[in-house]
Amino acid sequence: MPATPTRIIQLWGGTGVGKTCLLAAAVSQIFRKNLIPWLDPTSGDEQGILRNTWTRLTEGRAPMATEGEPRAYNFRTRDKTPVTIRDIQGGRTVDPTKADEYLPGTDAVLFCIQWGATNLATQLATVDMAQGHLEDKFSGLLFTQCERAFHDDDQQLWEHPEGWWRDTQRHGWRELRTPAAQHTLQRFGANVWPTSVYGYHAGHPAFIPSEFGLLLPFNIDPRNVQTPLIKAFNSLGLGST
Ligand SMILES: Nc1nc2c(ncn2[C@@H]2O[C@H](COP(=O)(O)OP(=O)(O)OP(=O)(O)O)[C@@H](O)[C@H]2O)c(=O)[nH]1
Ligand SMILES: [Mg+2]
Repeated sequence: MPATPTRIIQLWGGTGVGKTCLLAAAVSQIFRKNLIPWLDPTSGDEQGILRNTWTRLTEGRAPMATEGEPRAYNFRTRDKTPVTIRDIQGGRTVDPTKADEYLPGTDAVLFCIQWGATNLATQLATVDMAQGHLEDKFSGLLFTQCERAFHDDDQQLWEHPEGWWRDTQRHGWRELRTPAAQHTLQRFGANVWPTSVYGYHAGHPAFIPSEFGLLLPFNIDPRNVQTPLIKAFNSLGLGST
C-alpha cells in the first residue's frame, strides 16, 4: 500500500517575531487540554525542541533562536495520516528563492507578524511575496506579541471578530491603516488572529524587562496561540475518523 503523503502546515514570518515560541505554546496547550482529540504527537528529538522552548518560557528564560534548515515537527492523526508543522528561521523568508523552495509543497500557511513592529512594511511585503504560492491553500495571518500593545481586558480585540484589526487604536494601529496594509490583511478575511505567548499576569503583560532590553517571560499565560493552529489542522479535512 502506498504511504499516505504527509500534510504540511508551514509557519512563515520574519526573524524574532515569535514563531517558535508560538508553536511551542500552542502544541503544549493542544496536548495538555486535548484540543484536537484526533491528533497524536510522534516521538523524536524535534518534539523535544518545542518542549524545551516551552519549559524555558515557563521558567522565565529567553528561548533559543531557530538556526539552519527549517525544522519539521511531526504528528499523526488517529487514522495514521502524517502531518508536519514546519518552522523556518525568519531570515530566510525575505529571500524569494526560499519561498519558491518551501511554499509550493505545503497544504496550509500561517503567516506570523509582530504587532507594532517598526519594520511592519517589510513584514507585510514578505506576506505579499508569498501570496503567489498559496493558490487555494488555507492561509491565515497571526499577529504576535500583542500583549505589548493590547490590554488584558481588550475583549473586542482578543475575541477577534472579523476585521478587529481595522478598528483598534492600540499602539501599532497607524501602520495598518495604509492602503497596502489593508490590501494585504483583507485577503485573510476572518483568519487574522491576535496572539500572545506571554499574555498577562495579574492584569499586566507577563514579562520583566531585562537590562539587555529583552522582555523576559514572567508567569506567562498565552492567549489565542492554539486558535490558528487548530484552524489550520481542521482545514486539512482530517480527523473525522
Ligand atoms: N513580549 C513578547 N515576546 C515574545 C512573545 N513570543 C516570543 N517572544 C520573544 O520574542 C523573541 C523571539 O521569539 P522566537 O520564537 O525565537 O522567534 P522566531 O520568530 O522563531 O525567530 P527566528 O527563529 O529567529 O526566526 C524571544 O526573545 C521571545 O522571548 C510574546 O508573546 N510576547
Ligand atoms: Mg524560531
